Amino acid sequence: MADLHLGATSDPRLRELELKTLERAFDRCVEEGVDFVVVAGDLFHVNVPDLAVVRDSVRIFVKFVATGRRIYVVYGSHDFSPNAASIIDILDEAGVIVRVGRPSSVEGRLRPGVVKDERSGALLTGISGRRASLEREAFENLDREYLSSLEGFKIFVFHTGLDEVRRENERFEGIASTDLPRGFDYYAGGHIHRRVEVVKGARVVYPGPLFTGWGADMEATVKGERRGFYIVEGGREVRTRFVDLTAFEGVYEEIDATGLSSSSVNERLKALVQRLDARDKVLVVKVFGELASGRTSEVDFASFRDALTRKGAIYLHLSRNQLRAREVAAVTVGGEESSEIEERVLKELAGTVRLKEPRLREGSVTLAKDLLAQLRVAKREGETEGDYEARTSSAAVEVLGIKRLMEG
Ligand SMILES: [Mn+2]
Repeated sequence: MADLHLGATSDPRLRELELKTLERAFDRCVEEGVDFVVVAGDLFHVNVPDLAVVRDSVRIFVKFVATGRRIYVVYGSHDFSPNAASIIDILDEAGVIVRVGRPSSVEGRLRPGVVKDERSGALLTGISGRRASLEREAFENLDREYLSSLEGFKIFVFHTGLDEVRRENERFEGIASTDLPRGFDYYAGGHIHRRVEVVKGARVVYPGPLFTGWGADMEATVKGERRGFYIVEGGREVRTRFVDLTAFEGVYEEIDATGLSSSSVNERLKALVQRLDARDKVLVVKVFGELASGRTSEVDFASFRDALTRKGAIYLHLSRNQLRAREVAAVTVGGEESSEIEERVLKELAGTVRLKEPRLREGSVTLAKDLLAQLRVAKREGETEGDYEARTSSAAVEVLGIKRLMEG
């Protein structure tokens, strides 16, 4: 397994599903009679995760370890920290997991620690991942002779992408497959969040994440990427088998809002709710483009979410950061002083909006300047946040001359 990223999601339903998937994975390992489990980094999403996540997952690990099997782990780029203890260290100390490839230096060369699995006799070593792929230096400095002198069924665990398999949209700093030490029976890879099997004389496998409760990984899953882990059979010929544990089916939808008003985007969202079969699905909806009119805040995402929840959706991942209101044309003006520049900018912009109210048409620049002056008034020493806000807004209301209207 690799890239479990436990605790990556804070949504309660996804957390529950994540935990269930983890349990299914380890139960399956026992059923299939594996000797041990390897996690090639990013077991947890951060080096010090939420303790509830740790407690629930440790329960599953301990149940597995109690059957006499071990869990071998390297750090990933996420659960490693250069200056703080990681949960990985604590679980290793507690005997729940076994960290492999602990680095030591012999005559200036890196000699990663080797662990022998008692059940199977397999030898495990590897190189942990670090932030920003800093582990690439470790590969340069690796004592390859020492590693090739090891005898037995050998597994190399690492958390680094391979340049050869990088896709255009993947931005990791990788190594070449020739940078891996030679002569291992199996290379357990992590860091690439999809399934990759490289068989170039050596068997290198990236299982990808077990569960994808966030971001781009979730999007890939709802678009059809299968998630799970590999069962590997050793011996003269190494055989691999993917175990599909994809935890949810999903739907991916896009709305291009370019040229639409905010109210017609709302209509589209309503139509989408009508059309979608959301029950027990994870939905990823992307809304993007430049609105012809209206503000982005007028797009009613809250009702959209509620409606989908009512239809039984597990979770909605909304991607709307590329939705924009029509941009106000940029204005370039010159001037000696900031107040002069301000006045000119306001004059320019006043001409770009059509207003019915005569007071706003004629006096708009003065009004805007007065309002700006009020908004510039700083908070007083000792004044509370609430008092300051009340004072500022009542001053602004005064300037706008709408006080009576509001009260009426
Ligand atoms: Mn990862």
